[in-house]
Amino acid sequence: EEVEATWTDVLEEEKSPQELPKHLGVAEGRNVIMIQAESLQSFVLNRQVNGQWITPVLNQLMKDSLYFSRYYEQVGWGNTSDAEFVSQTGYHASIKNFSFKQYEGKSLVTLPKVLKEQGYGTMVFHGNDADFWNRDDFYPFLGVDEFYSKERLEEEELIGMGIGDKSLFKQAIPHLKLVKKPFYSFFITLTSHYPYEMEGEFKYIDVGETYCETVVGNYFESVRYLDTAIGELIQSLKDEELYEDSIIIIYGDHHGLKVGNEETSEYMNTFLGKEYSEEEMLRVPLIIHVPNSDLKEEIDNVGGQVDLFPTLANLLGMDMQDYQFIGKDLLNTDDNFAVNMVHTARGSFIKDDYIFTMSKDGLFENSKAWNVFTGAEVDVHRADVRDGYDRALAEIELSEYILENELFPKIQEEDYEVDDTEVEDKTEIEP
Ligand code: GP9
Repeated sequence: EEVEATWTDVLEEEKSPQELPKHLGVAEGRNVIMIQAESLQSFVLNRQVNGQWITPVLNQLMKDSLYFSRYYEQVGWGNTSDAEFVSQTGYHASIKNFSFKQYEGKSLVTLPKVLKEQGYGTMVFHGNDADFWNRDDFYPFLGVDEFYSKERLEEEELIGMGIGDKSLFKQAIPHLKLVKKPFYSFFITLTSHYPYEMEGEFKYIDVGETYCETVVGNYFESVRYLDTAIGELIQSLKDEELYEDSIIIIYGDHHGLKVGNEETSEYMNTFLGKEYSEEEMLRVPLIIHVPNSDLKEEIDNVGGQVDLFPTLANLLGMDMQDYQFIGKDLLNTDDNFAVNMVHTARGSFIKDDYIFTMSKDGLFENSKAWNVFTGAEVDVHRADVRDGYDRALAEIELSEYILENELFPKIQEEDYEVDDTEVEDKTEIEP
């Protein structure tokens, strides 16, 4: 029987091994299990509080995975839902409204849609009401076949806004067992949502006197619960023989602890032993775990959520040659750049070793830049800083323009002028 050539086969035929993108198609045909982790920031990884690891499961998993250590949140008005949007489209969040509203009805090219074309079933699990963030109306445009929201799940282990993460994962397993393979299963965790308050029975870490009943201590407790839940999910996947044929992706949606909040900063400065910075706040983890592969490496390219789809497209061997992302494949780039969205004024970005924060008054000359490793101030009049600022604005505006006008299929063929007359200034927006 003749087997149809995959995109990886085609590329391998056409190019020499040196010309092929790194790690092309290593997860081709596998189930995709993607976990968007509520409020998960990078600084908790490999760190202890009161002599205990905050994330023992993730610490172990990272060692056996691709770990992206300079990956940044890029959410706008839509917070958690924007993280979903950006990560699954490779385009920036809307600057006019939350993306699940602004782009409802648009013909989008998305990770689940492209996987569907390759025969995948697609589903989302989330322990909150289906209409929160307009998910129920928007998901068809994202390419989600089945949405297991609170209404379709057992309302057990209710914590904070909805079903606890442990229960969510447990309830998903029977569906994953039954569904046709390969599948795309997207989980949006919820328990580590502000205010992070956990009942005694769900406290799996003793944060000690210093942090007990502080926002930072509560955050550690809820992150530890999430970490435990992820550990149980991975064990169940192994028990049910769903692990070996899967790729597991875990990333943080946005920060949980805000710079500028007095109590938070006080305890964070103590915990980190240095000032809690905006760059630290925006840094979220991305872990890509491919069981039985040699993909174990720290990737320190600067990137953000807009880069996730292009990065996965390469690993999953997707033919996206006629398509143009705003984001980039983080495994095949020297470009160290990430736009910062809503939590700073528009035009802010992170590049190489520094972060540039546009002034809230909208005046470039009042903006600031810092080296993220030394804390030393960087001269904003340097040509590369100005270029980065121009690029950040252009990326956001081009992204909005393409999405609103549904220009995806032809964006490589034509030279589009960006009409930014309707683009509002976001300088004053607070998260
Ligand atoms: C709600 C959950 C949290 O369903 O995704 O959203 P957030 O308040 O973090 O944007």
